[in-house]
Amino acid sequence: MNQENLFAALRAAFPDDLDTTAIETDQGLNYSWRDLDRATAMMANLLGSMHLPEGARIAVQVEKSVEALMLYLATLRSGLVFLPLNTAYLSAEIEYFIGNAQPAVVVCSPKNFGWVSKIAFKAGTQQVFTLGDDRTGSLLDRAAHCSDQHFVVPRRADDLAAILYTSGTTGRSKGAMLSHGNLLSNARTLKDYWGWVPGDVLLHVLPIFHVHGLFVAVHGAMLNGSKMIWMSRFEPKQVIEKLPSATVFMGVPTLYVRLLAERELDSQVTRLMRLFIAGSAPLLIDTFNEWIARTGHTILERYGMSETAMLTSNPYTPDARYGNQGERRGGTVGFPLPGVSLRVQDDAGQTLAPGEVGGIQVKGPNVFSGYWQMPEKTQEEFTADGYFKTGDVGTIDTDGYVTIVGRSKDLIISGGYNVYPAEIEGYINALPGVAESAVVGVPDADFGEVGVAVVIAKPGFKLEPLTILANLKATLANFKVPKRCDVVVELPRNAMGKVQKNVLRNQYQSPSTGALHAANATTLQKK
Ligand code: MCA
Ligand code: AMP
Repeated sequence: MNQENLFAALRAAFPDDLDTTAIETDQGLNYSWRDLDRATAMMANLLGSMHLPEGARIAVQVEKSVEALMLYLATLRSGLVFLPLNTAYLSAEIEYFIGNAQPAVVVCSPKNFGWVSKIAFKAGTQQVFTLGDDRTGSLLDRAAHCSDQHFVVPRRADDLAAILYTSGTTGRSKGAMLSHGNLLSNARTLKDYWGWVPGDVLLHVLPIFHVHGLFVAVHGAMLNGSKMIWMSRFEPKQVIEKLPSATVFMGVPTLYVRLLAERELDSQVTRLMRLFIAGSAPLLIDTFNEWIARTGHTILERYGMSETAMLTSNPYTPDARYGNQGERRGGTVGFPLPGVSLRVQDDAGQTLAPGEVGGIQVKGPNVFSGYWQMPEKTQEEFTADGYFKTGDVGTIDTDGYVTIVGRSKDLIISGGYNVYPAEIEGYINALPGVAESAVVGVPDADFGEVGVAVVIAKPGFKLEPLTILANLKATLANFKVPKRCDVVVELPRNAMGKVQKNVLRNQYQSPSTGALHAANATTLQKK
């Protein structure tokens, strides 16, 4: 079998001198390339000793740490399938993912072992390990007894490397299946397109359970043999302190907004930076312009999805050698990446001319093969000629720049995290006394967009917004809880009786107007 394991490609990019620093942490720890090689070998040997079947899933919900990254790399190395889970998920959410993915191994934070292991063993998981963010836990204890020599398990390009849960266009979360080839082709394309050079240092501040922090950032640095400065969480002041030692930074728009709020951010602090990259949510043109004014750097905005990794990017340079035709243009997500075919179609399946607005569809070596155990859903999301329907609405201008103008999927993107109104509405509707609810996204200066819940009580019931929010908070990951809840007497509907979410969105554009329009409403805003 040809060796197309993604880990093999990352390992091949390690520098010759394995004793140089690969990762420097905010805790003052230094990990060499040799440490990465040895520790991933030991963890891979531990996983190998379990004799798991090909395609077995390793589900991981742990705090960000270098050891958590090593676990990802070790899973690749052993040819198994990595399934990262947001640390904010609570038991009902974890129960769904574990029940659906049927992982052979689950790795959780030591503090969650009690409830996570109960869920996992009930679902048939063979082994539950723990991994703390302070180099503790049974995973490391057990791996410490394993050999530090390991041959990378051969994988073909279309073998599964990771499953990322996402709700796609509708309904409950679905596992997007990404292969070694999907991830490696995208990583190689981005390495060239973004002009990674020897000596680059990545300041890594994002969580490592999503495409942005785990794939785009980590693969980018590792494929270039570049050092990472590793922050366990995003702290604007710490970022500013570390910027003079870095050359590349990647963040969701909220991170840029929060950095701009720091007085110390200026062109002096960013003088050695080569590239600032933004994505996962729309970057406001004001943020784009303010960043130029404050730092002299033009943020490069790109666009992607869990199902596809990166699809488009603004140019790194206007240099034709990179296939680029122009400057980084604020408000756009740039050009389709080399190898990605992107078109805009109307509902009738006609490809639209430049400037016309329609559904964005994509094809390329980075596009996933389908949703885990959902062949019908997968089929629905692809066109007959093999394009994936992104659910994003956009346009391509005559210069070739892609602009996203909206989404046909009912989705809120808050601080770079996806929130599915249908999921939140489901939980609200199940609460006693609730007749119906609608959750909509409204603009927010910090998170870009936040959720607002508008709820109707059953006759004879009095609902308290505070109680509704408290109930949601006890059940759902905190970022999904709407920032505001109103109890109203009726929802706006069209002639077919369907709730008009666009009308609600307009009503709740700003907190004060929302209350004004929601007659007889009781309101609560979360701070
Ligand atoms: C935290 N809170 C949020 C969010 N994050 N509310 C809405 N949206 C959020 N994103 C709430 C918490 O519930 C809590 O409320 C309060 O804010 C403070 O929580 P804390 O954990 O302290 O927040 P934070 O540390 O300040 O986190 C904000 C953050 C974080 C740094 C912006 O959300 C973040 O790291 N976002 C990046 C997400 C990301 O990597 N996305 C990439 C997806 P309370 O106290 O009331 O509970 S990959 C992707 O989208 C595609 C493929 C792509 O193109 O990249
Ligand atoms: P996810 O399901 O987390 O992979 O989120 C993917 C979605 O994030 C895309 O379908 C877009 O709606 C959105 N997205 C990612 N990058 C951008 C961007 N630069 N501008 C606007 N939306 C984006």
